[in-house]
Amino acid sequence: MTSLGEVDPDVAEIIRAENRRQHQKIRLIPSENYASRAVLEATGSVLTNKYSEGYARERYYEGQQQIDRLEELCAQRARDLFGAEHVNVQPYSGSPANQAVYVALGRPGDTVMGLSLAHGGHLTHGAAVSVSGLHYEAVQYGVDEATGRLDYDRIAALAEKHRPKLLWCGATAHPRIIDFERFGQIGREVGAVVVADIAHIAGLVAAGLHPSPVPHVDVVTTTTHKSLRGPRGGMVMCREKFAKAIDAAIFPGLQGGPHNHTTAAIAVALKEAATPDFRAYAARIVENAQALASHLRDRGFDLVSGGTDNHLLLIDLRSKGVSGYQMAKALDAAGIVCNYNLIPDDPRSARRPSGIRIGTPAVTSRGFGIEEMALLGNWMARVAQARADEGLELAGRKQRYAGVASEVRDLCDQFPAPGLIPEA
Ligand code: DSN
Repeated sequence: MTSLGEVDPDVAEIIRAENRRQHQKIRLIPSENYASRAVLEATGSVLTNKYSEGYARERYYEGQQQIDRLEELCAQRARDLFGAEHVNVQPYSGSPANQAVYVALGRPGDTVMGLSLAHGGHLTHGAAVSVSGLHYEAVQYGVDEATGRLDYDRIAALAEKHRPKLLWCGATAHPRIIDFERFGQIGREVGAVVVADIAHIAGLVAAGLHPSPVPHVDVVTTTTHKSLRGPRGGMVMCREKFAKAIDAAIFPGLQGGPHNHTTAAIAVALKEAATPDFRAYAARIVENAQALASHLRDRGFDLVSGGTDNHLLLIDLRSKGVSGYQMAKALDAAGIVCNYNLIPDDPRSARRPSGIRIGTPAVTSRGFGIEEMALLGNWMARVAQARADEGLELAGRKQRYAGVASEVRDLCDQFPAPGLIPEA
């Protein structure tokens, strides 16, 4: 066996450097996590060598003795964990999973409804720049301007007016519990197929910490690598009556061979997510997010909707005198990684928005708790202050960021993250 370092020192060096970055920095992007070593091992296995178009016992290539077992095991674990009637584990990721719903249950030109990207929805829920907005008649709902929360009566009225074929619920930047039961009711009233995209909160749903959409809606899509802590992949869960259409949309409608190494790693992640340890982990994600929200509020940060019920916070930085872009860059220099993000009704553009989005799945995976959230809130306040201080020269700012980065590294050294290879 020849190791990666011998075959390709360039790529090996990049991977080592990324391993170091993931160790030394506090990763707050709410869609990211640390997959376990078991998940990473399955991802990097010989299963990557196998083609298997089709579904178990109906493949177009021979040699599927292990792959059929694997895919059935993975789908069974997903059905058990989420209580779904049917699960397809082949989507390459979240956007292809959502695309499959359009292909299975809609036709180009149909009216669809979803939460707008600018208010925390996903591109694939009808954003003008995505296929979902380009090829479908997309009606977008938003959050209430005063509360930052979904206004279900307004959504119901909009649905009544437009009578969409597909009604999307779920979000990528919404810090509050989503009432999937209400969405199910709205859908039934207007004859829409209701689709819940739980990519961000799948781990919380699996752990019973966020109400599950499965009993209330027709189709549920998810990625597998966010709070669920698996490999990068996707799943579609649905009622039995939609199973044939969903399966046909994924293969042969949209995809060729499934990524069997990913299927294996999803199966591992689902097994991990079914444990009491995972449920405790998910509870700590929410506790940490709420503790961080409280520290940030104490330090004068404005939180969209005032706080959080889940794993993420959306911070409106206008009162701090910095833009989201400036804050995200400054935080990165200080060893804290987030993404800049639109806030609802943002007066600025998506490239230079007013907010940042942060979340606690990754830091909770490495063992951070309430005490570390206090440190984090303090560091973020110091960075915002340094960035906004007009009396500071660039060199002075950089020095302040470096000071925080050094404290961040010291803390990270005490919390080795799952999956990473310790450095010699
Ligand atoms: N890119 C993902 C996120 O960060 O939320 C959504 O697809």
